[in-house]
Amino acid sequence: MKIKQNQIQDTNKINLQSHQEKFDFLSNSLIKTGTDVQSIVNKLKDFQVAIPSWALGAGGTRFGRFGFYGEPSNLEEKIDDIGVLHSLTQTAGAVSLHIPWDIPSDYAAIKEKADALSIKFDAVNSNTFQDQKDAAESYKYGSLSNTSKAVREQAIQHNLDVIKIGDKLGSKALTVWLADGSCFPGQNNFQTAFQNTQDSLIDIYKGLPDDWKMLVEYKPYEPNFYSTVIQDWGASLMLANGCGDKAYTLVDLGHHLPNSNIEQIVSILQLKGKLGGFHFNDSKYGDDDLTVGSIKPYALFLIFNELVYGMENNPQNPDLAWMIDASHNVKDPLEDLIQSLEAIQEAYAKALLIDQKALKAAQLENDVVKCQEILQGAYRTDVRPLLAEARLKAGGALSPIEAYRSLNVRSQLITERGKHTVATGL
Ligand SMILES: [Mn+2]
Repeated sequence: MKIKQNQIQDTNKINLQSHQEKFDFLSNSLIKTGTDVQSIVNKLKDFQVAIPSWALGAGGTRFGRFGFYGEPSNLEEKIDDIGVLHSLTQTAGAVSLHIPWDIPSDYAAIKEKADALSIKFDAVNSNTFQDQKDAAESYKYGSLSNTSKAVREQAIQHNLDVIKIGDKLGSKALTVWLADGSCFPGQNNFQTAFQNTQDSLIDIYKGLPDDWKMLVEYKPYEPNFYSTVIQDWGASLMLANGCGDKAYTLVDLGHHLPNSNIEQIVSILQLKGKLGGFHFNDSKYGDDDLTVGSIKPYALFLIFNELVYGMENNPQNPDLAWMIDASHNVKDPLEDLIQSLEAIQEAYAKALLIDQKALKAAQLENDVVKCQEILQGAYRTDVRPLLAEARLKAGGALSPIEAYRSLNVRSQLITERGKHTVATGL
C-alpha cells in the first residue's frame, strides 16, 4: 500500500482554507513579538524521527497480546507502513531496525524500497535480552555482564554482527540496551557485573567503524527487578567514557524512576558532549510505552527546551538519533505513531518559541516569575497551525489522522495482508 501525492492533496483541500486562516492569525501574532515564523516552520520540516521496526504491530504485556488486523508480517511490509506514516506526516523519514527480528533477506531490495519512500536507516538495535533459536548459550543470567565468558563472547559477537548488518544498509549507530541485572539481593556481584559489561562493550567498540556511534541505553528496573547493570545515566556515561569518543549515552523517556528530572539529565549530557540518542514515549507509572505526550506533555516541553538549547549552544554534542520507542496495545499502531509524531513536533515547536534572550536576562536578574511566564507563555501557545504548515510545505497531510482514516488505510492493509498477521518479534 502506497499513498499517492494527489490523494493527500485531495484530502487537504477540505481543510485548506481553515488552515490558512489559523496559520495567518498565529503567524501575524508571532511576528509582532519578533518571532521568525519561517525559520520555525523550516526546523519542523527538517526534524525527522526514526520509527523502530518493532512498533508497526500491536504490542502486548506479559499477560497477553491482542493483535491488530493487517499487521506487517515482514520487513518489506514494515517499511511500507513507515512509508505511509512518512507520506502523511513528513516526519518519519527513518527506520531503526531490531536484529535479529528484522534481518533483511535481500539488502539491495530493502535499500531500494526505503530509498523510494525517502526512508533512511537510523541506529540498529541488538538483542541480548532473549534467547534465539539454536543459540549455544543462554542469556537467562545476563549477556555482556554474564559470569560465563562463553555467554559474554556470544553476546559480543551478536553486537558485531548487528554492526555489519547496519553497515550494509547505511546505518551509522549501534544502540545497546541490556536487560542484564539481578532479581534478588546477593544474586550478582555489582562490581564484577559492571566490569564485565565495560570489558564486553570495549570489545564491541573495537569493531565500530570510524564514522559510527555506540549508544548506551540505561534502565533502572525490568525485566530484572532488584538491580540492572546499567541502571541510570551515570552508569551509562561511565561505560561510554570507558569505551571512547564514539560512545554516548542514550536517554529513553520511560527508563527513569518516577519524577526524575529528565530535562536536567539531557542538559548536562549535552554540556559534556555525551548525549547520543533519545527515545520518545510517555508514562504514568514506569516504562509504560504510551503515546508520546499523552500523559505529561509539559514535561516533554521542558525536555525539548533543554534539547533546543543544547542543539543551539553545544557544538561539542553530536546530532541526536531520535526514535519513538512505544508499544501500541489498544490502538491502531499507525494512528498511535501519528499521534506521537504530532506530540513530538508540538513540544519542539513550543520550545522553539521560547524567547531565549529574554529568559537569559530574567535568569540573570533572578526574576523567577518572569522566567516562568516566558516558559509557560510558549507552552500555552497553540502551535498546531505551524505543524500543519510544515507538513503542507513538505507535501504531507494537513491532518494526518483524518487523512489516514478517510483514505481507509487500515482496511486496505487488511485486504492486502489478511486479518491475522503478526509482526516479527511480537
Ligand atoms: Mn528505548
